[in-house]
Amino acid sequence: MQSLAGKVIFITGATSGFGAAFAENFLEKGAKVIATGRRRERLDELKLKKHPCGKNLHILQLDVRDQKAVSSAVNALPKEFADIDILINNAGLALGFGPAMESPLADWEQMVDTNIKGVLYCTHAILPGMIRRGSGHILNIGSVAGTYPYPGGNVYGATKAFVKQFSLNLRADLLGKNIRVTNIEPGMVETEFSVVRFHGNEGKADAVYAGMQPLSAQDIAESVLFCISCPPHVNINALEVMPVNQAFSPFAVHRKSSA
Ligand code: NDP
Ligand code: 8X3
Repeated sequence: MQSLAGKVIFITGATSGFGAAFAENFLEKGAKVIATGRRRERLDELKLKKHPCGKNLHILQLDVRDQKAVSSAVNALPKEFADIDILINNAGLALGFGPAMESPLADWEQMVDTNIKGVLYCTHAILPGMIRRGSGHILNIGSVAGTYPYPGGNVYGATKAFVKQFSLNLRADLLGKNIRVTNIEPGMVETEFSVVRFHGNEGKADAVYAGMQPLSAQDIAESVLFCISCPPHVNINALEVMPVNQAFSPFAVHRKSSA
């Protein structure tokens, strides 16, 4: 397995959930982490908690929906963080759980702008440097929702299907460039994800995980750690991971009433 010591890792959405766990785990392994997100106070907390001296952690307030901000932030990185070895496109969200015909268009647009366009903006800004250096790893956070449909998953699942296919197509284009691409596809993980999905309704969010053990952000950090630490000739294309107590339903069938 490869060591992470000295590797520069750019993480989007490092203020909570998976991204915060990635930052903490990889700092502990000696990586140089660029932690990004919109909530400045969370980034400051991470800095205070992990690396007050600032040596291995660079924090960057960034909204991945802002293409110009993404591109200037990547171009203005301090020299010791400029050569990004690993990009983790993690920032993302689901908004709403209702059927398509009841979903606000603004929610759909925010999911597309963050989960799709944010991934494209970061990849477009960071990939050229990887090509120049002849090495890199792009790790996207997809979801089981990108493969399996479920009621209320409409646009969220569709954005993650985009991420899945984009990851595979990047692999196709990057053949011979020594750049790895991985799509991580988790099932239920308890983070702030459901609180965000239900627009701050903590009761509804808690009900999602009631009576079962979901995955934790740490479980996902360990899966990612495995993918990025594999020997350089190994590419994990996709890694699907679910809690034991989550599985699949039969097809739903709507029948005429027999009255
Ligand atoms: P959290 O809500 O805990 O974290 C989401 C992170 O994304 C936050 O750090 C948030 O930071 C960041 N983010 C959201 N919008 C933006 C934006 N416009 N610009 C920059 N950062 C943004 O959820 P998770 O950790 O669970 O989610 C991480 C990823 O994992 C997402 O892509 C999600 O779809 C995916 N996923 C989650 C699963 C789960 O069950 N939890 C399962 C499968 C996939 P801030 O608000 O500070 O900007
Ligand atoms: C989130 C996982 O199962 O809630 O991507 O869609 S699920």
